[in-house]
Amino acid sequence: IMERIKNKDYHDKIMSAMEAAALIKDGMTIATSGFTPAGYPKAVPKALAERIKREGIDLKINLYTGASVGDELDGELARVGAIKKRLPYQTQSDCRNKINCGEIDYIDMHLSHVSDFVRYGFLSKIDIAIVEAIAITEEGYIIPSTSLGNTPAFIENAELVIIEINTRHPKELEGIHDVYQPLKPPNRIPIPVITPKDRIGETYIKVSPDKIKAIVISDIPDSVKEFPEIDEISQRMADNLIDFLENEVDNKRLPENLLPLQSGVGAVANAVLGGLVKSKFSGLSIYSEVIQDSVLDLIDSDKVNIASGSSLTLSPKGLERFYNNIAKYKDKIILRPQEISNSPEVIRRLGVISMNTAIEVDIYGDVNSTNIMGTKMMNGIGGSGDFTRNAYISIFTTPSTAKGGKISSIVPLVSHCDHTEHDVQVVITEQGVADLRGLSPKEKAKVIINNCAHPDYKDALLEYYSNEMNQCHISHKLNEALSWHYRFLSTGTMKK
Ligand code: 0RQ
Repeated sequence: IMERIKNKDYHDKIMSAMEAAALIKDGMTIATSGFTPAGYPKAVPKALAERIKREGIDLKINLYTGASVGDELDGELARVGAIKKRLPYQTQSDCRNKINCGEIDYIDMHLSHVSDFVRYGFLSKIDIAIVEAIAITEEGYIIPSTSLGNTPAFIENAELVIIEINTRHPKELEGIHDVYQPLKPPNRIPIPVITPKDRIGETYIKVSPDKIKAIVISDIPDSVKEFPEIDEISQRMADNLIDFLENEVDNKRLPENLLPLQSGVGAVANAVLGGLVKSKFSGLSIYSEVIQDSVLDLIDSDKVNIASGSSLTLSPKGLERFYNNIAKYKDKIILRPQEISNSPEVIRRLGVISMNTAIEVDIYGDVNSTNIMGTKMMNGIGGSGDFTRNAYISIFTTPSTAKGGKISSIVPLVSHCDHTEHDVQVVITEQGVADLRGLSPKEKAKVIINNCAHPDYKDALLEYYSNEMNQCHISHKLNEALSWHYRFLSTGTMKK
């Protein structure tokens, strides 16, 4: 272990997870490493939950992270009632349930905003940053693990820092990170990322040594789940997406090797990106936030030359594959802070093609990515807004129905809006593609219903958008607009 902590002054800071957890007091704001769910601290939060259970104490913290984190952090702390406020993104079921019953206050934020909000003093002061690392250099700098997230800004703005050195990750991961922190306005200068492969910072995070109060050794793995097999619906969405991109190339609106690609989280996003492996495209690049298993497939098949993101969201099998070929992948993958991976400035400059998943889309192209039936938080907006608004082409995919056909994902009016019709350019379901660019809302409605809705719901949508409605610009029958959701909640199906 001493090989991993090269600075000898730090050796007497090594302590048990339980001793480090004792530094955390009621009412504190704790900010951690971790991004969807990679590179988050595990031993200290587990020890904290154990202490709360054992001592029966009432201890609540505000918990800030990069994005979603695993059960050892969100799950353990949610179950013992230790989270008062949570931001900016989560996917853990116990945490989600407590958000939905009002026990946890949740701030669902654009991921690119978080570091700036911390830097500008818009959020409560960070008492302790807990960060997972693979090593500490001779100079006392921190080498992060499988993600970068908000870690540099959290460390810089925290009173104290606890480091979890995770020996599960090989030391060879060093060099994959590119740490760059923008200055505060009015002194901010352009972020010098001109192509996805540009390295603009350092491979470590600088920290003032007296901030580091504890170093804990752990070997708990990240808890990224295996992806389900790609099903027929996902395959058809992937095929439709690839047809759309080929058509863009044929029409000279995209170069032959496309433009940098961003792909969201989840099974659908993984399948859609995986579909590119079998496509005719090559020389591709990725400028995204999560690097999922499908990116390794794209690198292995020589389709992708460079993948830039904020985390290695690899399944256990994917991570094993990565570690077995680390030299090869390290050449082609860069991990950046999320304010850089998701920077609107960089996304707009590079011309990123964004591909995110919708929960539901309405007939004008507004997208709900977060709240089921308008009231139950699923995960959060994550980085989908950072990319969508600034993309060269913004695409949303969704199966045309959910819950075995009882829900239409194309609805008269979204029950919650994350991405407005102004931002959403292309909608893709397994039924087809709605290219909304250059269309008025009246034109959009027809294309979305005809190309994307499931046949079981098409007539009802056309009936809703019938000629009797005053089709001026955006028209709604206000007494019917959310009746589909209401019908599902009261009868178990959106079908009449
Ligand atoms: O629920 O698990 O209870 O069956 O939503 O849906 O189809 O499995 O799709 O895993 O790809 O997730 C939008 C949630 C999709 C995700 C969302 C129900 C469905 C299922 C999941 P069950 P699927 P996925 C980059 C970008 C926002 C953040 C984002 C997400 C569950 O992609 O969180 O884009 N996106 N970040 O049954 C009721 C509908 C439904 C529905 C789906 N219309 N009505 N339930 N479901 N559609 C990453 C980061 O930001 C870090």
